Amino acid sequence: MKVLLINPAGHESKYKKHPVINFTAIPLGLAYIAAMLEEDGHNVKALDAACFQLSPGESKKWIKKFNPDLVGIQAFTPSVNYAVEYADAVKEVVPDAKVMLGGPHPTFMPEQTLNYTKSIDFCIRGEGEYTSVHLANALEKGKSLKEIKGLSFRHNGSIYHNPDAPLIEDLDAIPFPARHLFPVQHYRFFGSRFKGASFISSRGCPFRCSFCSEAALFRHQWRARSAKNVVDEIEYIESKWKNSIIGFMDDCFALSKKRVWAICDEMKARKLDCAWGCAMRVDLVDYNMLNKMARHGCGMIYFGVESGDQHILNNVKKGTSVKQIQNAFKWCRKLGIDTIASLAFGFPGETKRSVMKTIEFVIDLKPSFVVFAAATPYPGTPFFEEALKKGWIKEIPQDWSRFTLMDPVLELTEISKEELKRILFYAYRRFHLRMQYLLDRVWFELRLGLKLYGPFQTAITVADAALPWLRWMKKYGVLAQLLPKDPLDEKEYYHRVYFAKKKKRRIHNPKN
Ligand code: B12
Ligand code: SF4
Repeated sequence: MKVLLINPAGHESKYKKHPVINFTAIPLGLAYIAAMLEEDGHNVKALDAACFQLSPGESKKWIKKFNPDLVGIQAFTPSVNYAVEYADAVKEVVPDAKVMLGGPHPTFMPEQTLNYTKSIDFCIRGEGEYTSVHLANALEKGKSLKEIKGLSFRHNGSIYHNPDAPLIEDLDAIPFPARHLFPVQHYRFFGSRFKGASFISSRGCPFRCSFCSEAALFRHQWRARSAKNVVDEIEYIESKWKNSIIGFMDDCFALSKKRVWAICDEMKARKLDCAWGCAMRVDLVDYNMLNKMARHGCGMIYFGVESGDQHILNNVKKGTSVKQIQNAFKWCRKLGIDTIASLAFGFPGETKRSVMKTIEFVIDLKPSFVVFAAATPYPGTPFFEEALKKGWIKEIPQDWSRFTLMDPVLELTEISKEELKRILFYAYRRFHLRMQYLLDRVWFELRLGLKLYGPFQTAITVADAALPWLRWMKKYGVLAQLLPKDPLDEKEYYHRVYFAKKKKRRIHNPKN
């Protein structure tokens, strides 16, 4: 059977070309499904419309040419409405093709997703590997769909939800993601010229942060690939696409220290000297562990900091402390590991004061990169239930395209959406428009460039990072492209208010 897998372009188009923070990555979920289908003998092609910013209209020619029997489209919450447009485009050019949607959004909202349009025939809930293979085979052989676990579908005007599929227990047993079907040379981390290869070495996470939908998707069960299987794939990537930075996108990479050691040792044994990074919780690291990781090529760690205010951390059940955050960043700095701090503003209990505190807190942490987001309640999470119950969102939305983490969507009492948007804008500028940031960034590009590409290419990467910075510095700040061209007259307002307050406090506090 001919199967086409589509990663839809969505809101990304608004910021895709942003030179400083642009981040593109292979859609690994689709790549895993592609590998399973290929292994089962199907003829699979992939269209990463997000990477090339192809609209549904622009994709039609491509879809028609391949003339697929089955089309799979990935749908996150912010991209589900775009995925619907691609489904309609498929049916326009290949009316007989069947269309399945999968990913976190169809998993938690299968009924709504199927009801968007008749062009969507199936929703695959949860992990899609086995369910899509079973579906493709059943369609090919004209078999009943009732036995296919994890499938929701329309039949005789009604919607049926088959029982959930079990989680894949042995991740070593599934093939490596079919990277060869995707435009691997085009994926870049943080607007850098370095090739980024996303990688998943484990799935799930036992923690219960109230806003996290991925941990819910994998039912909070952590399953890991063996060190050997992980390093086999790294070796394969290195042999095929030299000098890629391996980015472990696992929810909880370091839950088992033993496994992290085993991966490091296996890489050393095979003399694999590649640069890699991962995401970690601040409470799962210690100095010795970071030291060993640094010595084995780990150059970058992403920490879900979320907030610099302990009350907020407690409210979202993060289970970490401000002290642990400070220690993790301090140790990484000492060991020369670059860091990404990810924060969200507007969680329950947030005030303007706590946000400003968090912004200054993160600057003091001295991370190499930051991601500031608007707290966004995704379906399937306790945060979503709370937001509905407390009226922070009035009803279940039909249009999810603003759930991008960049647009505030909650009606909070303490901070209005408009204020939160302004604060986000401010936070990005406050962080990036510092000479220290430029120096750190240039140093980052130099170090990595010289290690991976040699002096000539490095000079280009450094210029590539510094020039847009200077240009945007001159203008408004790096987020200027992301937000409407509102001149934001009060652009220094929050900054001034904060420092004026700080100064006043100092004057009034005799201890200072
Ligand atoms: C790498 C990554 C990215 C990459 C690549 C995204 C991609 N297309 O895969 C980039 C940087 C581009 C990205 C962008 C964004 N991301 Co992102 N990203 C991730 C991350 C860290 C890893 C994804 C991954 O590879 N997982 C591993 C694979 C195996 O799991 P999976 O993707 O869930 O796929 C399985 C199932 O979901 C299902 N499945 C998935 N797709 C499909 C499609 C079909 C047809 C079928 C049948 C099944 C199926 O089967 C797969 C295999 O079992 C996840 C968090 C996480 N740990 O998963 C967040 C995550 C997916 N991202 C998220 C978000 C919010 C975003 C952004 C909005 C962020 C932003 N502000 O820009 C954008 C939106 C992009 C878009 N098009 O809408 C959220 C999505 C929440 C939600 N409920 O939708 C997540 C869960 C993180 C979070 N905050 O909770 N992201
Ligand atoms: S630690 Fe990360 S992956 Fe785990 S529940 Fe919290 S946010 Fe989700």
